[in-house]
Amino acid sequence: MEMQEQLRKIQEEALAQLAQIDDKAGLDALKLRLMGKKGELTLLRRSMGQIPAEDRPKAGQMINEVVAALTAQMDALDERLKAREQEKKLAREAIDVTEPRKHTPIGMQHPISLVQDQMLGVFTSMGFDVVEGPEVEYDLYNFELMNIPKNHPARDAQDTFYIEDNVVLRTHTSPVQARTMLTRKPPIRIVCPGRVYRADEVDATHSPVFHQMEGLVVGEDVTMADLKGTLDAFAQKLFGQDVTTRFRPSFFPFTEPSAEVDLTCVNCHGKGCRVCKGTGWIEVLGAGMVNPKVLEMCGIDSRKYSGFAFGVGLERIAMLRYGITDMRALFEGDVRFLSQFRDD
Ligand code: 2U9
Repeated sequence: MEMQEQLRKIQEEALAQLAQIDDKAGLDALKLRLMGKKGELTLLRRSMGQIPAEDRPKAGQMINEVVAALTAQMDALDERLKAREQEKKLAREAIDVTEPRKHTPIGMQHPISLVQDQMLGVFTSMGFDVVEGPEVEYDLYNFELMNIPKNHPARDAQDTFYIEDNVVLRTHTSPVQARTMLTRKPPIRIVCPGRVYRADEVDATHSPVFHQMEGLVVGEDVTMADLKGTLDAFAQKLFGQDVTTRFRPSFFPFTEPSAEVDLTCVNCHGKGCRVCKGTGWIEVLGAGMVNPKVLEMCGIDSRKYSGFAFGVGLERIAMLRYGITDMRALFEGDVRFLSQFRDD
């Protein structure tokens, strides 16, 4: 067959095939068949040696033209295939921004941290700093500097968790205040929130792990009236304007004089109910003037400075505030219970 005829046939067939090809594999196969090592056009080019020398340039030109034409067609098809793939990919990866999101439950604050945050808000607005300290504490800070002597029943292993002879799980946050007095000069105005430990049996009002917030103010001319004013303000901000405090004499080794502090019953507002056992008052805090012995042991001159301190259990506040009657509910972690509480 004449080379020209062969070339025409190759081109015709190739064009017919091109019209059918629908994917990259088909296109590659055609390229290989035409222009691969043993491709039809490659072989044709190689056979040019058999053509008379004077015809070769013409023949070469013809082959080149066909190769160029077919290459252009194949490149165009390649482009179209690529564009189609890209479109498919984009369609596959399209994000529907209007699709509703999967339901992800949002965590809630625990009632203890709600109450702690509210109380910190009240005290920081009165100018108190917040100080924290270790839960595993030396006997020195937990007992000795708090004027709790070696033979005191609070030190008994039945009331206190001992880690070593001189190391305990803190039974109150007072050691944080002792540490602060030893490192800061008056005036001192701090609140110390945190977890504390006592070897108590679990029941509706007791837990071996609970939370406290203690406050300490040390300065010149700090009096019991300042203590009363501070606690009144605290009670009103947390429970409402009609709430006030009542001080009853008490005893703590670290304060002298000491008081148990009642609030107007938050349930009946003083009229008398189940919650306050008909008295109109509920016991909520302990407080007093810092024992001068404690001030001295912590490096503060008790002739120049005086101080007041108070302590309050956060579980008790949370129970009063949210009407919880069993403390165990606060530690069980039942989401159905915990998801009921929010800040207001
Ligand atoms: C220093 C000096 C004195 C902190 C105080 C109380 C009274 C008190 C109880 C309340 C309920 C503990 O959580 S509770 O069981 N706390 O009655 N706490 S005075 O006195 C201090 C603290 C630090 C340096």
